[in-house]
Amino acid sequence: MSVKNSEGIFGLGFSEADAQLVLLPVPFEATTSYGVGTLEGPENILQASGQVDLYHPTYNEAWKAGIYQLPEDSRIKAWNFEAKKLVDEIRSSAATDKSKAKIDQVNAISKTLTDFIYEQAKERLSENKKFGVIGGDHSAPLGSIRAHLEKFPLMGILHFDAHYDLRESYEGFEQSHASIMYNVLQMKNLKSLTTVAIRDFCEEEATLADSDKRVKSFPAHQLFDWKASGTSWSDICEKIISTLPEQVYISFDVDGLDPTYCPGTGTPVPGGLSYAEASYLLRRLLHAKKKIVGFDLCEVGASEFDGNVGARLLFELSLLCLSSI
Ligand SMILES: [Mn+2]
Repeated sequence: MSVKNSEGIFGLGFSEADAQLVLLPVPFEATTSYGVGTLEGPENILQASGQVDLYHPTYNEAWKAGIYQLPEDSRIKAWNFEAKKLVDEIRSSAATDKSKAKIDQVNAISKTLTDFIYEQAKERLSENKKFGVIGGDHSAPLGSIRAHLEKFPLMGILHFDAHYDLRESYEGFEQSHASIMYNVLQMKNLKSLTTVAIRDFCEEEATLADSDKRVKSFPAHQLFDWKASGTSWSDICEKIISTLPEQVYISFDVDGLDPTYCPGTGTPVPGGLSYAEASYLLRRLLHAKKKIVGFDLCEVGASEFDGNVGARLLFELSLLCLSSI
Protein backbone atom coordinates (compact mmCIF):
# COMPACT_ATOMS: atom_id res chain seq x y z
CA MET A 1 0.00 0.00 0.00
CA SER A 2 1.24 3.45 -0.79
CA VAL A 3 -0.22 6.85 -0.18
CA LYS A 4 -1.89 9.22 -2.66
CA ASN A 5 -0.69 7.37 -5.70
CA SER A 6 -3.92 6.09 -7.02
CA GLU A 7 -7.27 6.82 -8.57
CA GLY A 8 -8.90 5.18 -5.55
CA ILE A 9 -11.01 6.98 -2.99
CA PHE A 10 -8.95 9.70 -1.22
CA GLY A 11 -6.10 8.81 -3.57
CA LEU A 12 -5.46 5.67 -1.56
CA GLY A 13 -4.23 2.51 -3.21
CA PHE A 14 -5.72 -0.16 -0.95
CA SER A 15 -7.11 -3.35 -2.43
CA GLU A 16 -10.36 -4.63 -1.01
CA ALA A 17 -8.49 -7.43 0.73
CA ASP A 18 -6.31 -4.87 2.57
CA ALA A 19 -9.14 -2.55 3.56
CA GLN A 20 -11.11 -2.65 6.81
CA LEU A 21 -13.76 -0.32 5.34
CA VAL A 22 -15.49 -1.08 2.05
CA LEU A 23 -17.59 1.62 0.37
CA LEU A 24 -20.32 0.93 -2.18
CA PRO A 25 -21.29 3.71 -4.63
CA VAL A 26 -25.03 3.72 -5.36
CA PRO A 27 -25.87 6.10 -8.21
CA PHE A 28 -29.66 5.88 -7.95
CA GLU A 29 -32.24 8.67 -7.77
CA ALA A 30 -35.23 7.29 -9.65
CA THR A 31 -37.93 8.71 -7.39
CA THR A 32 -36.29 12.04 -6.63
CA SER A 33 -39.13 14.52 -6.46
CA TYR A 34 -37.43 17.90 -6.78
CA GLY A 35 -33.86 18.55 -7.89
CA VAL A 36 -31.81 15.98 -9.71
CA GLY A 37 -28.07 15.43 -9.58
CA THR A 38 -27.50 13.06 -6.67
CA LEU A 39 -27.11 10.34 -9.31
CA GLU A 40 -23.66 11.84 -9.87
CA GLY A 41 -22.95 12.09 -6.12
CA PRO A 42 -20.68 9.04 -5.78
CA GLU A 43 -18.56 9.90 -8.83
CA ASN A 44 -18.43 13.55 -7.77
CA ILE A 45 -17.24 12.60 -4.28
CA LEU A 46 -14.66 10.20 -5.73
CA GLN A 47 -13.25 12.92 -7.99
CA ALA A 48 -13.09 15.45 -5.14
CA SER A 49 -11.68 12.96 -2.65
CA GLY A 50 -8.17 13.12 -4.07
CA GLN A 51 -7.89 16.66 -2.66
CA VAL A 52 -8.62 15.64 0.93
CA ASP A 53 -5.53 15.72 3.10
CA LEU A 54 -5.00 12.48 4.97
CA TYR A 55 -3.78 14.17 8.13
CA HIS A 56 -6.54 14.59 10.68
CA PRO A 57 -5.94 15.96 14.18
CA THR A 58 -8.72 13.91 15.82
CA TYR A 59 -8.64 10.59 14.03
CA ASN A 60 -4.89 10.57 13.47
CA GLU A 61 -3.99 7.85 11.01
CA ALA A 62 -7.17 5.81 11.18
CA TRP A 63 -7.20 5.63 7.37
CA LYS A 64 -4.25 3.24 7.59
CA ALA A 65 -6.72 0.48 8.49
CA GLY A 66 -7.66 0.73 4.83
CA ILE A 67 -10.50 2.30 2.83
CA TYR A 68 -11.57 0.77 -0.47
CA GLN A 69 -14.38 1.88 -2.75
CA LEU A 70 -15.98 -0.79 -4.90
CA PRO A 71 -16.25 0.01 -8.61
CA GLU A 72 -19.63 1.25 -9.72
CA ASP A 73 -21.83 -1.74 -10.65
CA SER A 74 -23.38 -0.87 -14.01
CA ARG A 75 -26.63 -2.55 -13.05
CA ILE A 76 -27.40 0.21 -10.53
CA LYS A 77 -27.52 3.00 -13.13
CA ALA A 78 -29.44 0.67 -15.46
CA TRP A 79 -32.05 0.11 -12.72
CA ASN A 80 -32.09 3.86 -12.12
CA PHE A 81 -32.82 4.73 -15.74
CA GLU A 82 -35.41 1.98 -16.09
CA ALA A 83 -37.25 3.18 -12.97
CA LYS A 84 -36.78 6.88 -13.78
CA LYS A 85 -38.42 6.41 -17.19
CA LEU A 86 -41.43 4.77 -15.52
CA VAL A 87 -41.59 7.53 -12.87
CA ASP A 88 -41.59 10.21 -15.58
CA GLU A 89 -44.37 8.40 -17.43
CA ILE A 90 -46.40 8.06 -14.23
CA ARG A 91 -46.01 11.75 -13.40
CA SER A 92 -47.11 12.85 -16.87
CA SER A 93 -50.01 10.40 -17.04
CA ALA A 94 -53.59 11.08 -16.03
CA ALA A 95 -54.64 7.43 -16.30
CA THR A 96 -54.53 6.07 -12.76
CA ASP A 97 -55.07 2.39 -13.62
CA LYS A 98 -52.22 2.41 -16.08
CA SER A 99 -50.02 4.15 -13.53
CA LYS A 100 -50.69 1.52 -10.88
CA ALA A 101 -48.92 -1.19 -12.89
CA LYS A 102 -46.00 1.15 -13.48
CA ILE A 103 -45.81 2.11 -9.81
CA ASP A 104 -45.63 -1.61 -9.02
CA GLN A 105 -42.78 -1.94 -11.51
CA VAL A 106 -40.88 0.96 -9.89
CA ASN A 107 -41.39 -0.63 -6.47
CA ALA A 108 -40.09 -3.94 -7.83
CA ILE A 109 -36.93 -2.26 -9.16
CA SER A 110 -36.36 -0.55 -5.79
CA LYS A 111 -36.71 -3.92 -4.10
CA THR A 112 -34.17 -5.46 -6.49
CA LEU A 113 -31.72 -2.66 -5.66
CA THR A 114 -32.30 -3.04 -1.93
CA ASP A 115 -31.74 -6.82 -2.09
CA PHE A 116 -28.54 -6.28 -4.09
CA ILE A 117 -27.19 -3.79 -1.54
CA TYR A 118 -28.22 -6.08 1.32
CA GLU A 119 -26.13 -8.91 -0.19
CA GLN A 120 -23.16 -6.60 -0.77
CA ALA A 121 -23.28 -5.38 2.84
CA LYS A 122 -23.87 -8.84 4.31
CA GLU A 123 -20.85 -10.27 2.47
CA ARG A 124 -18.48 -7.61 3.87
CA LEU A 125 -19.96 -7.70 7.36
CA SER A 126 -19.48 -11.47 7.40
CA GLU A 127 -15.76 -10.80 6.79
CA ASN A 128 -15.84 -8.50 9.84
CA LYS A 129 -15.28 -5.42 7.70
CA LYS A 130 -17.03 -2.10 8.00
CA PHE A 131 -19.37 -1.17 5.16
CA GLY A 132 -20.57 2.22 3.93
CA VAL A 133 -23.02 3.25 1.21
CA ILE A 134 -22.54 6.39 -0.86
CA GLY A 135 -25.80 7.62 -2.46
CA GLY A 136 -27.57 8.42 -4.62
CA ASP A 137 -30.79 9.46 -3.05
CA HIS A 138 -31.66 8.47 0.49
CA SER A 139 -33.48 5.30 -0.57
CA ALA A 140 -30.04 3.78 -1.28
CA PRO A 141 -28.99 2.46 2.15
CA LEU A 142 -32.11 0.45 3.12
CA GLY A 143 -30.55 -2.92 2.28
CA SER A 144 -27.33 -2.02 4.07
CA ILE A 145 -29.21 -0.93 7.21
CA ARG A 146 -31.06 -4.27 7.18
CA ALA A 147 -27.76 -6.19 6.96
CA HIS A 148 -26.24 -4.10 9.77
CA LEU A 149 -29.24 -4.66 12.02
CA GLU A 150 -28.98 -8.42 11.50
CA LYS A 151 -25.36 -8.37 12.58
CA PHE A 152 -25.70 -5.69 15.27
CA PRO A 153 -29.18 -6.17 16.79
CA LEU A 154 -28.42 -3.74 19.62
CA MET A 155 -27.52 -0.87 17.32
CA GLY A 156 -29.33 2.47 17.14
CA ILE A 157 -29.42 4.81 14.15
CA LEU A 158 -28.19 8.39 14.22
CA HIS A 159 -29.95 10.15 11.33
CA PHE A 160 -28.86 13.54 10.01
CA ASP A 161 -31.45 15.03 7.67
CA ALA A 162 -33.64 18.03 6.89
CA HIS A 163 -36.52 15.55 6.53
CA TYR A 164 -37.92 12.78 8.71
CA ASP A 165 -38.23 10.48 5.67
CA LEU A 166 -41.12 8.85 7.53
CA ARG A 167 -43.66 8.81 4.70
CA GLU A 168 -45.29 5.42 4.23
CA SER A 169 -44.91 6.01 0.52
CA TYR A 170 -44.49 9.02 -1.71
CA GLU A 171 -46.53 9.21 -4.94
CA GLY A 172 -47.09 5.46 -4.44
CA PHE A 173 -43.36 4.71 -4.37
CA GLU A 174 -42.73 2.55 -1.34
CA GLN A 175 -38.96 3.01 -1.32
CA SER A 176 -38.70 6.68 -2.20
CA HIS A 177 -36.04 8.83 -0.56
CA ALA A 178 -38.86 10.28 1.59
CA SER A 179 -39.67 6.84 3.07
CA ILE A 180 -36.30 5.44 4.12
CA MET A 181 -36.85 5.81 7.87
CA TYR A 182 -40.47 4.62 7.62
CA ASN A 183 -39.10 1.47 6.01
CA VAL A 184 -36.35 1.23 8.63
CA LEU A 185 -38.93 1.46 11.45
CA GLN A 186 -40.70 -1.56 9.92
CA MET A 187 -37.67 -3.52 11.16
CA LYS A 188 -39.28 -4.23 14.49
CA ASN A 189 -36.09 -5.23 16.28
CA LEU A 190 -34.54 -1.78 15.72
CA LYS A 191 -34.09 -0.25 19.17
CA SER A 192 -33.76 3.48 18.46
CA LEU A 193 -33.69 6.14 15.78
CA THR A 194 -32.24 9.51 16.75
CA THR A 195 -32.93 12.22 14.18
CA VAL A 196 -31.01 15.49 14.03
CA ALA A 197 -31.66 18.78 12.17
CA ILE A 198 -35.13 17.83 10.87
CA ARG A 199 -36.96 20.95 9.70
CA ASP A 200 -39.29 20.14 6.80
CA PHE A 201 -41.96 17.52 7.43
CA CYS A 202 -45.66 16.75 7.11
CA GLU A 203 -48.18 16.08 9.88
CA GLU A 204 -48.24 12.33 9.17
CA GLU A 205 -44.49 12.20 9.81
CA ALA A 206 -44.65 14.28 12.99
CA THR A 207 -47.43 12.03 14.32
CA LEU A 208 -45.43 8.88 13.60
CA ALA A 209 -42.27 10.38 15.16
CA ASP A 210 -44.26 11.28 18.30
CA SER A 211 -46.04 7.95 18.59
CA ASP A 212 -43.12 5.55 17.97
CA LYS A 213 -41.19 5.44 21.23
CA ARG A 214 -38.02 4.42 19.39
CA VAL A 215 -37.82 7.80 17.62
CA LYS A 216 -35.88 10.51 19.45
CA SER A 217 -36.15 13.82 17.61
CA PHE A 218 -33.85 16.79 17.69
CA PRO A 219 -35.50 19.03 15.10
CA ALA A 220 -33.58 22.08 13.90
CA HIS A 221 -35.89 24.56 15.64
CA GLN A 222 -35.24 22.81 18.97
CA LEU A 223 -31.47 22.88 18.46
CA PHE A 224 -31.52 26.57 17.62
CA ASP A 225 -33.94 27.47 20.45
CA TRP A 226 -31.48 25.87 22.84
CA LYS A 227 -28.58 27.70 21.29
CA ALA A 228 -30.46 31.02 21.35
CA SER A 229 -31.11 30.64 25.07
CA GLY A 230 -27.44 29.97 25.78
CA THR A 231 -27.10 26.18 25.75
CA SER A 232 -23.72 25.29 24.29
CA TRP A 233 -23.39 23.04 21.24
CA SER A 234 -21.34 20.79 23.47
CA ASP A 235 -24.27 20.34 25.87
CA ILE A 236 -26.68 19.83 22.98
CA CYS A 237 -24.43 17.11 21.55
CA GLU A 238 -24.43 15.48 24.98
CA LYS A 239 -28.24 15.38 24.92
CA ILE A 240 -28.22 13.83 21.43
CA ILE A 241 -25.58 11.25 22.32
CA SER A 242 -27.40 10.29 25.52
CA THR A 243 -30.20 8.81 23.35
CA LEU A 244 -27.80 6.46 21.55
CA PRO A 245 -26.90 2.89 22.50
CA GLU A 246 -23.26 1.80 22.43
CA GLN A 247 -23.46 0.61 18.80
CA VAL A 248 -24.45 3.27 16.30
CA TYR A 249 -25.18 3.24 12.58
CA ILE A 250 -24.99 6.72 11.02
CA SER A 251 -27.33 7.64 8.16
CA PHE A 252 -26.20 11.01 6.89
CA ASP A 253 -28.40 12.82 4.38
CA VAL A 254 -26.21 15.77 3.46
CA ASP A 255 -29.25 18.08 3.48
CA GLY A 256 -29.08 17.88 7.28
CA LEU A 257 -26.38 20.48 6.71
CA ASP A 258 -27.39 23.99 5.76
CA PRO A 259 -27.67 24.34 1.95
CA THR A 260 -24.67 26.66 2.14
CA TYR A 261 -22.71 23.40 2.31
CA CYS A 262 -24.80 21.35 -0.12
CA PRO A 263 -26.32 23.71 -2.72
CA GLY A 264 -26.79 20.93 -5.27
CA THR A 265 -28.60 18.45 -3.03
CA GLY A 266 -32.01 17.17 -4.17
CA THR A 267 -34.24 18.92 -1.63
CA PRO A 268 -32.32 21.74 0.10
CA VAL A 269 -33.90 23.39 3.16
CA PRO A 270 -32.44 26.48 4.85
CA GLY A 271 -31.60 26.42 8.54
CA GLY A 272 -29.47 23.29 8.82
CA LEU A 273 -26.31 22.44 10.71
CA SER A 274 -23.03 24.05 9.86
CA TYR A 275 -20.31 21.68 8.70
CA ALA A 276 -18.39 22.45 11.89
CA GLU A 277 -21.36 21.57 14.10
CA ALA A 278 -21.87 18.22 12.36
CA SER A 279 -18.16 17.46 12.43
CA TYR A 280 -18.03 18.29 16.14
CA LEU A 281 -20.94 15.94 16.88
CA LEU A 282 -19.14 13.14 15.00
CA ARG A 283 -15.99 13.72 17.05
CA ARG A 284 -18.04 13.65 20.25
CA LEU A 285 -19.23 10.16 19.27
CA LEU A 286 -15.60 9.08 19.28
CA HIS A 287 -14.98 10.64 22.69
CA ALA A 288 -18.17 9.01 24.01
CA LYS A 289 -16.65 5.68 22.87
CA LYS A 290 -19.58 4.83 20.63
CA LYS A 291 -18.95 1.95 18.25
CA ILE A 292 -19.81 3.10 14.74
CA VAL A 293 -20.90 -0.11 13.05
CA GLY A 294 -21.51 1.39 9.60
CA PHE A 295 -22.84 4.41 7.79
CA ASP A 296 -24.23 5.94 4.63
CA LEU A 297 -23.82 9.35 3.05
CA CYS A 298 -26.57 10.34 0.62
CA GLU A 299 -28.01 13.14 -1.51
CA VAL A 300 -24.68 14.78 -2.35
CA GLY A 301 -25.15 16.91 -5.49
CA ALA A 302 -23.23 17.28 -8.70
CA SER A 303 -21.40 20.61 -8.33
CA GLU A 304 -17.71 20.81 -7.57
CA PHE A 305 -18.39 22.38 -4.17
CA ASP A 306 -20.96 19.69 -3.31
CA GLY A 307 -18.32 17.10 -4.15
CA ASN A 308 -15.73 18.85 -2.03
CA VAL A 309 -17.96 18.96 1.06
CA GLY A 310 -19.18 15.41 0.40
CA ALA A 311 -15.63 14.06 0.17
CA ARG A 312 -14.61 15.72 3.45
CA LEU A 313 -17.70 14.44 5.21
CA LEU A 314 -17.11 10.96 3.80
CA PHE A 315 -13.54 11.08 5.06
CA GLU A 316 -14.63 12.03 8.59
CA LEU A 317 -17.34 9.35 8.63
CA SER A 318 -14.81 6.78 7.38
CA LEU A 319 -12.20 7.73 9.98
CA LEU A 320 -14.76 7.72 12.78
CA CYS A 321 -15.93 4.27 11.68
CA LEU A 322 -12.37 2.94 11.48
CA SER A 323 -11.48 4.51 14.85
CA SER A 324 -14.05 2.36 16.60
CA ILE A 325 -13.16 -1.10 15.38
MN1 LIG B 1 -33.24 11.98 3.67
